[in-house]
Amino acid sequence: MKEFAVVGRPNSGKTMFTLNFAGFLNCKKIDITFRSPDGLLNCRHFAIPDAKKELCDSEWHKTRMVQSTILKIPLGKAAISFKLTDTCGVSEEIHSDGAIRKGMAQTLSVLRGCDFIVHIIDVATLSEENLNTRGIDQEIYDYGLAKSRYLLLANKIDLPAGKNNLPKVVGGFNRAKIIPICAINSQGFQEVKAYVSRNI
Ligand SMILES: Nc1nc2c(ncn2[C@@H]2O[C@H](COP(=O)(O)OP(=O)(O)OP(=O)(O)O)[C@@H](O)[C@H]2O)c(=O)[nH]1
Ligand SMILES: [Mg+2]
Repeated sequence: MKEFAVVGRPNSGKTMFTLNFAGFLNCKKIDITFRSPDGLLNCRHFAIPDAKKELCDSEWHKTRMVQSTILKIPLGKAAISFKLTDTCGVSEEIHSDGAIRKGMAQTLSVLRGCDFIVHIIDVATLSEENLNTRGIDQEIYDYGLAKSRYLLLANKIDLPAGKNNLPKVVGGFNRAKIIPICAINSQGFQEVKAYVSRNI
């Protein structure tokens, strides 16, 4: 089964995307397997609204370990399963909290081992500095292009700053397939679904 890893900076909308994309694929309830950096597994069953309430937050680093779910996507008359893996947000600096450092290291390991990278950028908070200096987003982008299994989701286009910044992101990451999305209202998800179907 192919594994699609959802990666990006903290607070970019990775968990919101993962859960609402599951809902978009008609899941009412999902099983999420939490895998700690030490390898401990814990599986929990959620209704999607409850999962969003518990696992999404405006506070950074809500997600600190791998959270995977198996989803199905219709392909012709069949339905193909794939694993969608949400991860701890990554950034340039060495975080002072050891649990977050371990979570980020786990994300890098998932990035290396997965079949496909879904990179989420919060276009509403992207600064000129983010765009003009080499940072974590450019590192993920270069790695993803080299792996040639890479999709960039430009998230939060519902916000005015997101709309304004979108052309800059499209220009700055112009070698990638970019889909503008709003993870909270599932805007752009039809195109994401089509892209995932082609690469499953
Ligand atoms: N306006 C807007 N807010 C969004 C969107 N997607 C996510 N958010 C909000 O952004 C915040 C972070 O969302 P999460 O999905 O928890 O982000 P994350 O990338 O998983 O964050 P960490 O787990 O902390 O790395 C939450 O308050 C969400 O409601 C969007 O498309 N538009
Ligand atoms: Mg999260």
